[in-house]
Amino acid sequence: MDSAQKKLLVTNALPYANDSIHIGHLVGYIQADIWVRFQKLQGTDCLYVCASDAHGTPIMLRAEKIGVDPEELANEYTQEHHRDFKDFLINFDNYYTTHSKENQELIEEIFSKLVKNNRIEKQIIEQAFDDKEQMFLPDRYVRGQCPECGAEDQYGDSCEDCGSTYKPTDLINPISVISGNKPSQKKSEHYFLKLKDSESMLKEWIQTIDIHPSVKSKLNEWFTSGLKNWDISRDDPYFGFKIPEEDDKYFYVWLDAPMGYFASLKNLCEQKENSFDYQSYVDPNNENQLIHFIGKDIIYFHALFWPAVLDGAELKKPDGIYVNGFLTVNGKKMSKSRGTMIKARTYLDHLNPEYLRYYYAYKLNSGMDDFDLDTNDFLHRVNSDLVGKCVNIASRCAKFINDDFNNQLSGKIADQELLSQFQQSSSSIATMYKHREFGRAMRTIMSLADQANRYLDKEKPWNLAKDVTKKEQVQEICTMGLNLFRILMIYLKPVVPAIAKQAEAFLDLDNQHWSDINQSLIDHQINNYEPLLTRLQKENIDAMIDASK
Ligand code: B3M
Ligand code: ZN
Repeated sequence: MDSAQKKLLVTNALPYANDSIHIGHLVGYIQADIWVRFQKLQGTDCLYVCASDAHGTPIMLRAEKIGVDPEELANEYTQEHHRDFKDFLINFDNYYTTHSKENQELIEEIFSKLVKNNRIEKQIIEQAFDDKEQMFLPDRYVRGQCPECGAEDQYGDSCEDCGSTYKPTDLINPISVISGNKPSQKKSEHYFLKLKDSESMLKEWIQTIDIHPSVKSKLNEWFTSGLKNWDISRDDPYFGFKIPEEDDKYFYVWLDAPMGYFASLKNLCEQKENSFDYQSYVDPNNENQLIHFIGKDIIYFHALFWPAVLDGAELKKPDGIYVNGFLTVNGKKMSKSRGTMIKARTYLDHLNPEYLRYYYAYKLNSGMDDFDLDTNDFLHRVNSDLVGKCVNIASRCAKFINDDFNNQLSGKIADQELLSQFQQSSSSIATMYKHREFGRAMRTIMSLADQANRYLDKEKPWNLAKDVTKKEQVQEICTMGLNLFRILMIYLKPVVPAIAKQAEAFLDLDNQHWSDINQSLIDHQINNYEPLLTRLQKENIDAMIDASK
């Protein structure tokens, strides 16, 4: 797929608006943000939208428990998430909520299209019901003994011990998580998306989109076991959008959540100052590209259910689905007791967001393997690469240009060959960014930084500076060093945008683009150097972990 000339609409999975986000969630957002920033740096027309996922049973129950309206609770978390993302430099063009009028209109519109196109059927099903709370129980709200292996206290849909899946009604001695009572069985009529009918369409479509082979083989497993029709309705009480012409039924959260991507886009397009054309992004015949970044636990929804909905509603299906794995911390699943379930805000209270952005970039590739945040490696990697290799080049050279040359760079590039080599790396680094091989991109950039440092070590401007007859040479060497530094900062700009911006201010440059890599900086006045980044301190990591316990 060549996305270079086309307009892109990029989305991130929508966080549920019932809890704070943590550093595990941030993997996918940082990944997508780096990719979008890279696209924009290259001049690609790209919109990046997200929203809070406001609906569903957990939000309703949580709100009930603390005695607020679910709407109010969702609102508060939406704002909190938005602040967290902003402070992690996640640069959404719009951050919205699924509990919006745009989304409600869209969902009603697509539902009627689905009905018209014969993609929906009604079925009476029997479900677990809590007589005390007078509500149907989602699978995860029923617990009991596993019917297969007998393990106690398992969820209603699958056993964490033996991995088998089943219906809540199969559990031995089931109880409602909400009231603690034994649930009864009750019948109710539901709407189902006829996913089975879309199977052959989906099989073909998967071959046409940008999706990692490991994700494709996961999808093939599901195709082999056969797709099942999908319940898209929920009974009252529920926090969501009412189904038109029904008194007590709502759309299931997983129908309106992905629609929230388009609702956020619509909201953005309708803002007065914008001239984006909503239709051009959702029209199936338009060349614009739709890209979803998601976690590996929601592949089924995005690669099967959602495209079937879009197809049935005559809307554009995704062109790329990019899946990330999960984060472990120090080799283990994140846990509150170990202090590794680190909230975004707790991280920000202790550490610079760009440390984490760099570390994630260093660890990420295009596959969906889990990866580990090892806190010692994190400390070492950030200090050695960002501070020791990159920022160091600027501070080594700036000192002389600031103090001895009145901030003036020389009129000559001392080592044209080295500069060209830095510039010529741009196409391979761009390819790595484009294919989400961020780890490889970071290693390539750092090996260039090593070369820049070797150049300075060899030329030793600090020795030459002692000899008044070598003045000109010192200016040329430091000018050369700062030219290399400028290019490194453009390469790193998608990952560490704030540092890159400070570097632009120091070099007295306008907003740099990828195409500026080919420039050189001579006969130019820079500004006084201010430290761009301080070393990551172990005490601060320890304090962050303590604060997370
Ligand atoms: N709200 C969060 C998750 O399962 C869920 C994503 C919706 S994306 C449309 O990761
Ligand atoms: Zn079991």
